[in-house]
Amino acid sequence: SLDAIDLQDRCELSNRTGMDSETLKRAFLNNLFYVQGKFPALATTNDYYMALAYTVRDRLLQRWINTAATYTELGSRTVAYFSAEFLMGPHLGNNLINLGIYDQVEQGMAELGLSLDELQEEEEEPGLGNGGLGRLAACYLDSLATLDIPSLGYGIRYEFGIFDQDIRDGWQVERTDKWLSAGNPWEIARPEWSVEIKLGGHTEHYTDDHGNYRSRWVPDQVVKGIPYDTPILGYQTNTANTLRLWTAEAPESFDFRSFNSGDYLGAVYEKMISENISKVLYPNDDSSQGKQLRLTQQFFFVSCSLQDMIRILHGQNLPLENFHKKFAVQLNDTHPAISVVELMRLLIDHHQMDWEQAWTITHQTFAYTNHTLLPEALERWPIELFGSLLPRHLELIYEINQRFLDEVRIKFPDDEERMIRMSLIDESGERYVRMAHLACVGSHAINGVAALHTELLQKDVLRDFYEMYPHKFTNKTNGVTPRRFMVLSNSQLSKLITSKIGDSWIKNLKELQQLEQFVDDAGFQVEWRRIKQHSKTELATYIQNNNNITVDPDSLFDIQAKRFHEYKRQHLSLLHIVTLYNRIKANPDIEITPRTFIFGGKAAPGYFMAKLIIKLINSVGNVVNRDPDVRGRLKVVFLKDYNVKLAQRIYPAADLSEQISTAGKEASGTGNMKFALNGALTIGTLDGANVEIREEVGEENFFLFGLTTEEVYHKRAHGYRSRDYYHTNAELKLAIDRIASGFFSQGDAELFRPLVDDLLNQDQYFLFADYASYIACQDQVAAVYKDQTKWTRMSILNAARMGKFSSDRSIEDYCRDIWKVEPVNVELRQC
Ligand code: GL2
Repeated sequence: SLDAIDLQDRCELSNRTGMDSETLKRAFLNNLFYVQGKFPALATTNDYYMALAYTVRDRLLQRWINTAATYTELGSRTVAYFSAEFLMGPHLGNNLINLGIYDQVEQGMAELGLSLDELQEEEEEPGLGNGGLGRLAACYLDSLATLDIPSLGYGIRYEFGIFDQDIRDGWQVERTDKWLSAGNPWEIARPEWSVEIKLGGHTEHYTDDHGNYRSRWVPDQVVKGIPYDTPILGYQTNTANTLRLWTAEAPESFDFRSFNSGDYLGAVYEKMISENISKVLYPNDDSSQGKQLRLTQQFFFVSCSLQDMIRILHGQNLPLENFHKKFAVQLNDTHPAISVVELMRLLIDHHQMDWEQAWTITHQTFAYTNHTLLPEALERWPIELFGSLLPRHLELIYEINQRFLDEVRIKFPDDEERMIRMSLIDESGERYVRMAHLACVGSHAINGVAALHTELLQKDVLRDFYEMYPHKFTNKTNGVTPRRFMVLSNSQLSKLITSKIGDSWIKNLKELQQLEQFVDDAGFQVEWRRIKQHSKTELATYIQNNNNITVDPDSLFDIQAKRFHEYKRQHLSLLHIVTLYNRIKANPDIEITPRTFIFGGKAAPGYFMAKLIIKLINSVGNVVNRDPDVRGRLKVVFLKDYNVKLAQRIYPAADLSEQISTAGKEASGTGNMKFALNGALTIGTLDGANVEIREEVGEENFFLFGLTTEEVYHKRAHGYRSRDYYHTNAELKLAIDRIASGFFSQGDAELFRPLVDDLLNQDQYFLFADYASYIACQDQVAAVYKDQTKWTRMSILNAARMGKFSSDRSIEDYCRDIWKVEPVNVELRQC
């Protein structure tokens, strides 16, 4: 029988776990033959990539199975990270790093005449997120596994992730992202754990056999959720946690119903409608679109996940009353906030729990992270829409609200205004369900993502909730994983660092501080600069190949890479470019520090102004890059299709990182951390995590400019008039006039008018107010760059002082303060 075969023998026989170069090569060739069905002579690059991916996956599986077995045996307390987005990036390289076999595999492939870089390039990245919020979730999974914390990521397996961006005639054009079309070797479908989801219909109320008043939901649609699991291996540990993403399908029973009545096409139509739920990621970053399909997606993945967790609980013979002891659920923004109500419904309607107990469990289960201060991102759903999709949940929300408002009334008597402000229902016009309020009421902990952001939440956006529940609030400053964003993406710098201070910084980023002892070591400085130069040269080659623009790796690489948003102010950087250009035109022999301005990022497809800013960058580039007067001193490059893969090329090559949002608008930012970790200096405002980055690296190593949050508030309150700045600053006026005149748009003075008019008449993000300070600061940047020794010193200190911004530190903070969860050691026992 199977049992009779010693498991370890089976592993060794099949060569599926060995990590030495020879075993890996043999396993790779086996997979090419048995999985891809190819001889090397006929194999494509994709065949080779797949064969390697399966070779790596086999090594993951062993750890994954042991991890699951350990957690099940121990009944370990587990973190469930609920997120509508997981922007994972390519898996292959990261798994090689975390398994500790990157160099062996690179060498093994080379011996077979293959380039590991090329094979990694072949992987279609799973772009199941928009930007920072989704990437944060991915960094957190990496840290959870690295720190041996039992955890599950729960989300949606979108068939189409974030769109691919093309640039045509300077405009953004969106193409669908077919990330699954070549197959996904990293996931395993688990149809045996499918669950059913209800939608629509109505509710019924009845008295049960024990005389209790009960409710039930009679849906008019049922959808099946199928889990697909991806192993998330930690760095140099046996822990491999699970990312469980749900795909929607029509349940077979429904097909049959229509099929039996002869309505075959109706049955297929129903299937199609069901599958739409997990079809596509909404491409909006930091703003909400009140579409029914979006609410359906949120409810779909949340209900699937909670049902799955109840199954796990039962599988471990734990009572439902222990749900909150077994699981800590983190709500990544309000997208999964409907969980609060869905768990109440499952406990009360399905498991006959009484309200008080269900509420205690629910509220001790959930914690909520807020990721934005922007009003347009605060989710609210029209009551009508909400009630038609989730009628039972609406009833439960009314009940939660009533009990909550009773509490408010007791704590703040005779304060009707406060009750209106805090209600879960917005009744000021059309009625809405306020998801942030629901998340605050239904969670035992609430956090912002940077110190300033949390402070502003408490003072402003969630002030009433802070006054009501001050004990719930804490700050959890974001972090990024040094495995992907240093070890994998900047291997030369990582190796230099390791040669000086050993490799424990990779798991304990604070140790980078030891680099400070080499800051004035001339040999170290030379090496540091050489590596930066190398990364810049590689990016220059990429730019040559993709944009057909020649850039000088000796010039200052000034980079802004992030989603396009007016509040992030890519157009402030543009005003700087136009200003430098104007200075050259006025005085062609002027001394200017040569710079290459590099932009990358996507705009939401429906965000006109953001798309116009992309067009303006390309238009200015077209003029500046070709003007002989400029003589190569300025170059403007827009890199299309910014994603995780491209980000990994960009961070190592940056000299200057642009973090120039209007103060009080960027909750945290995480790109700012990745750039600085890779030795870029930051030019930035006192916004989001910039504040803490500056604190860590020292003000003398950070280029600060611009208004503070208070100054912005004050100006707004006292009637800000951007036009006054335009009239009093000659360089600003000239820059704006040039854009308005059609100079960059072949004489078309209409093209950029919406942007120019907005800046002159509104400028709600205070570009004009910050312009002079920004330009002065950039002049200082240019001056310091000329002193390469000074610059290198600042660069080393920036990297050396980034320890705080490891996602390991963030996760430790969450574990200690919110989740109350401990590491679990996994030993390899079986394969
Ligand atoms: C964001 C914030 O805008 C960003 O500043 C923050 O770093 C990330 C992660 O906390 O969250 N909020 C948001 O809605 N998106 C973000 O990137 N999309």
